[in-house]
Parts: sequence; C-alpha cells; structure tokens
Amino acid sequence: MIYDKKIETMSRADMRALQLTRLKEIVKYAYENVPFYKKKYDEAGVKPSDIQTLEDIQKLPFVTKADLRENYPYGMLSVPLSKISRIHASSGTSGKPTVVAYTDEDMEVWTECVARLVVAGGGRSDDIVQICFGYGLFTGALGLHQGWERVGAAVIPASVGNTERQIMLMKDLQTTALVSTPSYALHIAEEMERLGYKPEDFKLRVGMFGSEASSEEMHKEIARKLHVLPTDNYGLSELIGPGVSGECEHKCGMHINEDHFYAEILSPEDFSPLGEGEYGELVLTSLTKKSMPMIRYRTKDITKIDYSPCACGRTTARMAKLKGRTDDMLVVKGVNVFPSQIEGVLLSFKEIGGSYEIVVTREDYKDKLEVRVELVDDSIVGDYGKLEKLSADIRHALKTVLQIDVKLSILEHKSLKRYEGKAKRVIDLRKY
Ligand code: DLL
Repeated sequence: MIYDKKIETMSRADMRALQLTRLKEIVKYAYENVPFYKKKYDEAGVKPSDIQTLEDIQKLPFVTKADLRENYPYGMLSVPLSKISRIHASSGTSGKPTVVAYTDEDMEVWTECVARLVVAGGGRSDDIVQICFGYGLFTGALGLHQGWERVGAAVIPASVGNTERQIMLMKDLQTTALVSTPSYALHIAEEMERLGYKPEDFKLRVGMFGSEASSEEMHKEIARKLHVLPTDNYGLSELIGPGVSGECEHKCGMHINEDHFYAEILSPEDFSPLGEGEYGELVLTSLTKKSMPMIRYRTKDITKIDYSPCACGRTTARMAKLKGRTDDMLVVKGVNVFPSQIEGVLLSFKEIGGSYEIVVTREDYKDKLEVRVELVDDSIVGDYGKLEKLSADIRHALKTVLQIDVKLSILEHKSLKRYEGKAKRVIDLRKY
C-alpha cells in the first residue's frame, strides 16, 4: 500500500522540478521573513534570485544547532506567534532546549509525512497502536500519534515507563503495532520473557522504531522476539520531528519525503557534495516549512543516499541506516569507531543481549576501548570454558571490524542500565 501514490511514485525528473520550485520559494520566503537569513545571506553575498537550479543550493550558508540556540526561543520564526499552533523542544546537550514551532499548515504537512511512513512500514487503519515514546515536548510521541491517527488506526498514548503495565496493556488491548525506540522494544521483549510470556501471547505485527541508531541485527532480534515487522524511522525536531524518512516493508533504506525535505550528502571534511552511495553528513532543507524554515541544516548524521526505485514501487530517494553522527563518532587510537559497528558485531552473538555500553578511557596517553555486554540469560554464567570461548570470539569479531583491540566485559543478565527513551551507549572518560 502506498499512502500518497502521486508523490511517492513521481518520476525523478518531476520530483526534482517540484523541489526546485519549492526551494526557490522557501529561500525567498526565509530571506524576506526571517532577519537571521537576511543577515546571513547578505553577509555571504547571495540573493534568493541566485537559486536557479537545485545545485545552486550550494551557494547558501549552513544552519547549525548553535544558530537555533543563539536565537532562542523565537528568533528563527518567520510568522507572528499568533500563527503558531504547536511548540516542541528537543533537549540540548547543555543549557536551554532547542525550540521548534509549527503553523496549522506545518502540522498538516507533518501529519501527512508521518502517515506515509506508517503505511510504508505496514501500518493500517485496523491497527491498534501503542505509542511508547514520551509524550511532551519531544516530537516523537505526538508526531507519530498524529500520523497513525490520520491512517485511521486506534491510538493508545501509552507513553514511556512502567514496562509491566505496558505489557499488560499490550496484551489486554490487543495491540498490533508498537511505536518506540528500538532499545525500548528490546527491553519490553526481555520483560515479556521474564514474565513468562511468548510472542504468540500477543497480537503484535508491526514495529515502527526510530529516534536512535539501530543495526539490522538489532531489528532481526526485535522481529524474532516480538514477531513484528520492524522498520527504522528517521527525523529530527529542527526539521519537523519523525516524518523525514522511514523504511518500507522491503527494508532497504529509509524513503525520504522529498517533496518536503531536500537532502544533500556532504563530505564532513570540506563540505563538498558527495555522489550517490557515498557516506557523508546529511544536510537537510525544509522545502515547505512555514513557521521556521530550515535551509541547509547540518544534521551531523552520517548516511548515504540511493536514488534508484524501490521494489515497493516508491521512487523517493532512500537514505541508509545512520552510520553514526559526526559528533558521536569516536576516534580511538586514531581509528574512527562508530557505535553502530560495535552493535552489529554484538548482536550477531545469540548469547549476548541488546544492551551494551562502550567506555573509552585514556591511560598513559593510550586510548582504551572497553565494551560492556550482557548475557541474554544466566544459563552459562558458571561455565568458565564457554564464557572464555565466547569472549575470545567476540573480541576477535570486534577486532576484525574495528581494527583495534577491545577490552570486553561480559556481565550477568540485566546488569546494565535500561532506557525508556534514547539509550546512552557511549561513555567517553578521556580528558583532552
Ligand atoms: O528523535 C525524532 C524522531 C522521533 C524520529 C521518533 C523518529 C522517531 P530529535 O530528538 O530532535 O528528534 O533527535 C534527532 O536523533 O539527528 C539523529 O541523530 C537521531 N535519530 C533520529 N532518528 C534516528 C534513526 C527525533 N532512525 C536526532 N536512527 C537525529 C539513528 C536517529 N538516529
């Protein structure tokens, strides 16, 4: 099923033409309505009329999270506050949050974008969907809620926390679709096991996950434990929230809602444009956002784009699962390490659960990488021989992928902290 056939199966030429028309409009609109853009473009010596092709976007300066912070809370708005119908915020790494706002029109676009991805991931009007994202300023819960509602599903705004209660609701209310972070989905699965349930005791069939990185192996684990078709979904508050891109049932990249978001992949070193299939930083432009246009927003997320048509019939470009962020990329002993690479290795071992921690320390000027993992259950805890062999195998697999030695700590089941929201996987204790 395709929610918006006209847009989602449009020819590449027509999509590019639509994007160019909208790009010209939004650049002019931002220049005329947001002093921030006028100042930035005047300083860079560019005018809206300089945008004649999609490639001309490269003439425009970037926007970063720091710009939003400096213009906190309403400095980036292009409309008076009376035209705003929703305000969200994403937690900043420090200090004030990043505030984002929506007009009625933006809310409509947001809802439609999420609805497309719901249908792409197998969601239907007869689904009963349990939204296990935190309701509040975070865009995840309400954003997905609106999209599922639009598709006609029955929405349970369960929010996060009290996992036993979540499981009770899931069973009693016959939930068919789960919406959460992938790590929380695995936590729910673990709790189900602990409580003595089997996947057959539930009616789950679809899992819409996102807001944090997850490997294909993690999705397989979720599929096996919960009996759902898991799809990955990407978005960020600055652009809209969830609804930027999401996987279809073929799971071969996240379809970008390209009529609303123009995606560029740039070299993290010199910001030159990279070709199709090359990994680099994703830079996004909101083509239609009326409240707070984001033109060339540096996401710091690393991915690549495939423009070939998908087996599902959609022609929209697909971005690969994120490889990480330019700022959570670890450099250990001079080697670039992405948490997603480590996760991929760990989850290929059936004895190891989905929770892990990556700890980086520095002793005598030497970096040390420790990976803490947990056993799926405690059946081999007393078996020294088996544990030794498992540890050697994992260390070898990590070394093959990362090219560096890793200290591995295998802990008993349930020793590591569980998260209801985004999981914190990396602890970098080095002092630079
Ligand atoms: O996390 C929006 C969202 C909610 C997307 C629910 C999907 C589902 P923020 O809180 O602003 O927005 O965080 C945005 O989270 O730049 C990525 O680094 C990361 N992120 C989001 N989705 C994914 C994903 C929401 N599927 C930041 N895989 C982004 C990996 C993701 N990282």
